[in-house]
Amino acid sequence: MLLVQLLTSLLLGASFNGPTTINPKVFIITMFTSELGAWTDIPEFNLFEQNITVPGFSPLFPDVHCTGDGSVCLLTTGEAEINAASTISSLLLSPSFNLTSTYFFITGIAGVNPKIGSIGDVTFAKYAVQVALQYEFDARQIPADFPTGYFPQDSLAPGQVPGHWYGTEVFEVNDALRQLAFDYAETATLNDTLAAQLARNLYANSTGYEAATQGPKVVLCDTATSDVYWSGDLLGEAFENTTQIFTNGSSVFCTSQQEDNATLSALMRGALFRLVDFARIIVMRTASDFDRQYSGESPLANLLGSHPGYEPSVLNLHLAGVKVVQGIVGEWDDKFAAGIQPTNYIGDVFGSLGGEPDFGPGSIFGGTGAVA
Ligand SMILES: *[C@@H]1O[C@H](CO)[C@@H](O)[C@H](O)[C@H]1NC(C)=O
Ligand SMILES: *[C@@H]1O[C@H](CO)[C@@H](O)[C@H](O)[C@H]1NC(C)=O
Ligand SMILES: *[C@@H]1O[C@H](CO)[C@@H](O)[C@H](O)[C@H]1NC(C)=O
Ligand SMILES: *[C@@H]1O[C@H](CO)[C@@H](O)[C@H](O)[C@H]1NC(C)=O
Ligand SMILES: *[C@@H]1O[C@H](CO)[C@@H](O)[C@H](O)[C@H]1NC(C)=O
Ligand SMILES: *[C@@H]1O[C@H](CO)[C@@H](O)[C@H](O)[C@H]1NC(C)=O
Ligand SMILES: *[C@H]1O[C@H](CO)[C@@H](O)[C@H](O)[C@H]1NC(C)=O
Repeated sequence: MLLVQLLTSLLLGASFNGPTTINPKVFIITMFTSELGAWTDIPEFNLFEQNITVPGFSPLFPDVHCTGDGSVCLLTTGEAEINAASTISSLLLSPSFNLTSTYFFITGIAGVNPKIGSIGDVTFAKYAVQVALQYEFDARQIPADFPTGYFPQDSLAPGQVPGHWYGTEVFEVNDALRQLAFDYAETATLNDTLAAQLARNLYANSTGYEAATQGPKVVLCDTATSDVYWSGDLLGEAFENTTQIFTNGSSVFCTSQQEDNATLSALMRGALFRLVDFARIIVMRTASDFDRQYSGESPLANLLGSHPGYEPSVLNLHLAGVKVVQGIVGEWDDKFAAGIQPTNYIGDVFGSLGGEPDFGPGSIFGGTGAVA
């Protein structure tokens, strides 16, 4: 019997049922070096007690890092949508992990809409919208009656509903879990700096941007994904409109980043085959810079100027995020092991996981989902 076990473990190595399979309670997802750095040398736990190389990860960030007991792990996807999707897909297919009861916690920095929030803020999204998945003209060739160069695919003009969806345009995550994460994050004392306060004050004279002048806070608002790193009030307004159209008016667009819909898309494909639970995803983005200029500033200066929100946004990833991680691990047996039942629709515009989306043209799977 002992020999059989020994042979089995040698043969299977790190296979799914093998002795080295890790069942994380929380998996922190970061996108680049600074976000990874936010979780290095922290007092609460050491994520570098185990390093697991996963085939398919970015050559810049080849390893998953975990605590010694495997309860908390972290990966870094690499930046933008292609890196995010391929890294998460590789994780889901790795035999080193059993992720069926894992909470996935996206923790990254982002641009922020000054109508909704400010630099240093910590945001939790219900909707992630892929705003740049559209037709586009160069600014010099935009038709005279178009307010922006972007308009939905298989439509005739901005403001119209897309006639054709790729399926990754919108993801909706568990709102009940989002509320719990918000409550944990609110117990944190957030970082702020004088330089960030001075940058906020520049928005004081800009009509409609009152939220930009207020110090770091925790906010419930949604996130937009685009590979293109954009700046300015015209694209800001165009993408507010896009998120409204794609979510039937339900989303509150506050942060912009380059990965989340890709990460969510890969997680959703895993959820279809029960590799992960799509009800166990938290999307947290802290605000590092304004997505558009204040009155009197140019969009170019907004993009290329110093970004004093960067320092508090990176620090707040850990300060707020660790409360969420500790909350989930600490209340695992009482609350989180069994899962937090969603009360909203979760998934994509196709209804792939079952149920009827509360945005878009309706489930293409008749409400039953893609996999019976
Ligand atoms: C994965 O872990 C869950 C508990 O979290 C367990 O029920 C399941 O059997 C495990 N799957 C495999 C294939 O070991
Ligand atoms: C894991 O990798 C980090 C560097 O990324 C290193 O500092 C640490 O010592 C490694 N841990 C182990 C157990 O090898
Ligand atoms: C924020 O972090 C910076 C850098 O560590 C520090 O100098 C500053 O005192 C912190 N501010 C607050 C309010 O904690
Ligand atoms: C805001 O307006 C006041 C009064 O006109 C002016 O003194 C101040 O310099 C303006 N601030 C900014 C950041 O433009
Ligand atoms: C956003 O939508 C509003 C209402 O349809 C429209 O008036 C405005 O021009 C649009 N803005 C952009 C930049 O597309
Ligand atoms: C979303 O809006 C579109 C266009 O008005 C409509 O066809 C669709 O039925 C709406 N979806 C939901 C879920 O209300
Ligand atoms: C992207 O994901 C967000 C959820 O984080 C969702 O609200 C949004 O609708 C998604 N966008 C697209 C285009 O899939």
